[in-house]
Amino acid sequence: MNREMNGFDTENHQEEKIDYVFKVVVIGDSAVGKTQILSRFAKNEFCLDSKSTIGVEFQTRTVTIKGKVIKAQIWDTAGQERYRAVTSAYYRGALGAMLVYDITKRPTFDHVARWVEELRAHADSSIVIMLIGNKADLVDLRAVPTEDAVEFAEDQGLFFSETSALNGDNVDSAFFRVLEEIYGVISKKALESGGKSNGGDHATALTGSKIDVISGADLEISEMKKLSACSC
Ligand SMILES: Nc1nc2c(ncn2[C@@H]2O[C@H](COP(=O)(O)OP(=O)(O)O)[C@@H](O)[C@H]2O)c(=O)[nH]1
Ligand SMILES: [Mg+2]
Repeated sequence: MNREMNGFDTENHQEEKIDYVFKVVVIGDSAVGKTQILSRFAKNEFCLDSKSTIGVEFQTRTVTIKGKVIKAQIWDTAGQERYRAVTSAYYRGALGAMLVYDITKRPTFDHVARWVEELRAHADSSIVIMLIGNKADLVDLRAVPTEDAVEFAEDQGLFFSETSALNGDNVDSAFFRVLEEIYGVISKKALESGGKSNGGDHATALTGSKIDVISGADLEISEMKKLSACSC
């Protein structure tokens, strides 16, 4: 795949001013493909020998949405989900959530309601949530009908997509949808606050609103902690 054609433009944006940093968390049961979805989006990679990853906090990808340079900072639970140990710190400041289940494992879908409760309890009420049925490439093993997920998503007010981290289907579009929606929420809040701003277009202009967005400068420190999700 041509990375430039695909908007895979991380390199080009390094020098550019970042208008916004959007924190997005990836949650869901263990082994549904969270880490692989994240690597597909951030690095356009899939690791066949994926192991549970320890110490990975987030990966980033910079994209342009409606003329704004947006750094998506995507956080991975790094195996904490096994012990129900995802802490409120993980959700803090998150503007979006990818809630992933495995279309071949019914229990991972049955647990989605519990994850929504977690989000409602710990995250900002205006968080944008995308329900993701991953491993859509495993058509013969499907255990969760698409209609069940559509119904649940409509009921709960979530966006929904079926993806394959393996072949890349719908992964970018799901993330872009969430980032666009977040941008919509941010813009609306900026308007509601009467255009009060201390930093031009920068996300920090919203300091004091319910939405917690960190600035590009703050990010660089966190970047140093970034580890590779896998060895490939
Ligand atoms: N067929 C298929 N396998 C996948 C897909 N995404 C992840 N996997 C596999 O599912 C397993 C768990 O993936 P991982 O990303 O580690 O799950 P996590 O525990 O939710 O982070 C690994 O063996 C992956 O190779 C997918 O879209 N299709
Ligand atoms: Mg993982």
